[in-house]
Amino acid sequence: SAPERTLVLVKPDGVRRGLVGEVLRRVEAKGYVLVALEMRTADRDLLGAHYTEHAGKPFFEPLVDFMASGPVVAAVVEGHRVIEGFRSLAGATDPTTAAPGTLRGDLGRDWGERVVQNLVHGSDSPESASREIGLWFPGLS
Ligand code: YYY
Ligand code: MG
Repeated sequence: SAPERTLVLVKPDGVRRGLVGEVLRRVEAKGYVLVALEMRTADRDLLGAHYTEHAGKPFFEPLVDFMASGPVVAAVVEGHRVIEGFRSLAGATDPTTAAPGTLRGDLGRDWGERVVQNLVHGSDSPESASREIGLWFPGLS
């Protein structure tokens, strides 16, 4: 079967802290392939669409504010079962309890902010991956 693709974001905290290389290093060390890569500051329309499943939740507005607070690195990453595989590399949403060995567990910090600043995003299903890749990389075939 064709290799799967996922959308990975290094969030503004990861870019500010100089962890872009570390995130991409772990992705490539695992054997996944970068097929698109871009740094940009996302606008609120894109972020609202990206996080549409969370619209109306108490953390939605702080999340969009945080994600718009600086540049992110967006990547399309390819590999067998990469959606599940990158979620495993990333670790649990909460950096305090994310397992050591994961990006969020090793590198994430809990600042006690209104929104969890956890370094990375990874799509959570094939449907999310296809939708998110279309939003961030509309020209990608
Ligand atoms: O997919 P993942 O990033 O692990 O978590 P989601 O439940 O999709 O939430 C998206 C994003 O929102 C999360 O990475 C941090 C933030 N967030 C939060 O600040 N507080 C929560 N209770 C849940 C999520
Ligand atoms: Mg999610």
